[in-house]
Amino acid sequence: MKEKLELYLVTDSDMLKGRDFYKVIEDSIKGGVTMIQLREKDALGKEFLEKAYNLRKLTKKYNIPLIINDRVDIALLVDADGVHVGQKDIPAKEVRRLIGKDKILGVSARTIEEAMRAKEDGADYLGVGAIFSTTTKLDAKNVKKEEVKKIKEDVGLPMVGIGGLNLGNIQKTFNYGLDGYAVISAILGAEDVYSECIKWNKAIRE
Ligand code: TZP
Ligand code: MG
Repeated sequence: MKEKLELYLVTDSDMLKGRDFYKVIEDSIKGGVTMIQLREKDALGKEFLEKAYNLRKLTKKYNIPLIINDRVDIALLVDADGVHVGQKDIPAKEVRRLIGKDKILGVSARTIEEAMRAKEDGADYLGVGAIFSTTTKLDAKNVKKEEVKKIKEDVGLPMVGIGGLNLGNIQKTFNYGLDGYAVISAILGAEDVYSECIKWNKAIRE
């Protein structure tokens, strides 16, 4: 699991500024992203499902795991590798009942209590953040470094940091206990997504 989390691209079509969604995602895969989450906050079911089917094809071609945000139904329909849910979504325990034991279940957590419950409920990995301030998710509150470290120590699940991460600040997080970086704007907002991912890979593997 940990290797898959290293450079975790989370999608957001709003970042594309007219560029083709699939081309941008394919460039990111060629640049070395290790997992992809389809997260489309504005897409209704039909569009979300179509994107999920297309990303399923693309991620199979490159052998990259595909995770679907929130929509368990869509994850099952396209046979995605897993689902990611937050604290206000369908509870992790119920998601696990729907997807079975073999699929990946990711859960967002901001406190030790949330992280512990996620573990009990069958989470395979945690998404912890916001690590730094971000304008991508307007209601995202920051999590303190001490809390992140404590979640790792006390809960011990594979853990990805999210929120405001960029090439200028990830060095600061190298002692947080993170297994990987979940990124939206710093990758999708880059003009050359392929080169940006190469830079990310260098930076996180140094
Ligand atoms: N959850 C917490 S922060 C965040 C999510 C989905 C947004 C991360 O986006 P960015 O652009 O990498 O800060
Ligand atoms: Mg959610």
